[in-house]
Amino acid sequence: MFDFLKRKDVKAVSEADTETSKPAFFGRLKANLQKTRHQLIESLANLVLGKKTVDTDLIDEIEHLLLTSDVGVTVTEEIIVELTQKLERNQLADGKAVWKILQQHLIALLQACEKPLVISSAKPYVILVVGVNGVGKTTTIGKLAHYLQKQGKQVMLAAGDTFRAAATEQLAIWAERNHLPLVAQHQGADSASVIYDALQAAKARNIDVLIADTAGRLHTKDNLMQELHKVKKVLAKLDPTAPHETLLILDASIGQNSLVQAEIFHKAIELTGIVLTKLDGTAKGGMVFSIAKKLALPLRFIGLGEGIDDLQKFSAKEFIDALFNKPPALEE
Ligand SMILES: Nc1nc2c(ncn2[C@@H]2O[C@H](COP(=O)(O)OP(=O)(O)OP(=O)(O)O)[C@@H](O)[C@H]2O)c(=O)[nH]1
Ligand SMILES: [Mg+2]
Repeated sequence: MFDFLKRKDVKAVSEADTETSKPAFFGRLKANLQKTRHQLIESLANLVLGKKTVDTDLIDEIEHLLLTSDVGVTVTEEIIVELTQKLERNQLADGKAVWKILQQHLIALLQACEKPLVISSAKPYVILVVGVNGVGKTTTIGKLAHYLQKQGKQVMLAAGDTFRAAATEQLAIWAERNHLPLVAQHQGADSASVIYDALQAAKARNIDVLIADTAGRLHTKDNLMQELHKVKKVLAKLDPTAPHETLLILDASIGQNSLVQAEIFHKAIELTGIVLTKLDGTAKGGMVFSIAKKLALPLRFIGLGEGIDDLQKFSAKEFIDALFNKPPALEE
């Protein structure tokens, strides 16, 4: 076992890190959503705002734009049906009316999946982190551990990715950075056994939250799903309620293809939450609406960079406000 835990150090981290202030937090969100805003919202605004009348040609153009901005077919259809019905009932006086409907529709979608992660009284509360390779699992674990430490939680990490060379070292760096204990074995060890050991150690040390990393790639998709099944089974031996959270990490820059990944994982191991990473630097953030609609799973956090503070609790209103940049035309 790598052991970086010193109670004093953990306390020092939580005291040293004051909460990021709201305006700074919002400003960063806005800056990081810039490419998506440009791709989706500014294009929509240019199309819609300022139009004195609304016709079917405009609705066709909106449909095309939504489809090319990773919003997905289902969400696009839903919006187009609503706009068409309103047009037929003469309820769309001008472009501003269309804009309001778009905004209301999009926020309602995101509100449905705004369910923040709540660490229950289970001790330890076990978070199993899954996802395909390279989506940001290990990085998210490092950031999430820091986030939880700031709430005063004692966190332990489990190096369940025994498949990829250097995976444990990568997690060990995050453990060291956060002054956290890490349970790990050699490369090629049984992932379920590492995570089982970690849960035992966490119980013995009265840890609040255990976060387990897992492999993103095995020889086949079936192997990966079997391994994850096994992890869940052995955890339940020690605590029938564990894992308390099975968190799927999705890479926003992959756009619509993430949905396929999510459906495979959900079917195989029953997910309880999503983290959307790499929203910084991608123009494909429109996929968040598709994820919200199609998966109907809680979107717990969004990843906005590689740094320790680049994880934000998902808020539908903040996300929409940052994305829409509060265009002057809406301010009455
Ligand atoms: N820009 C940006 N990069 C990120 C974010 N999250 C992770 N990354 C980067 O994405 C790359 C892959 O991240 P990892 O955390 O190693 O991904 P993983 O899912 O653990 O990968 P495997 O262990 O290979 O399955 C790294 O270079 C990270 O720094 C994010 O929110 N934004
Ligand atoms: Mg990893």
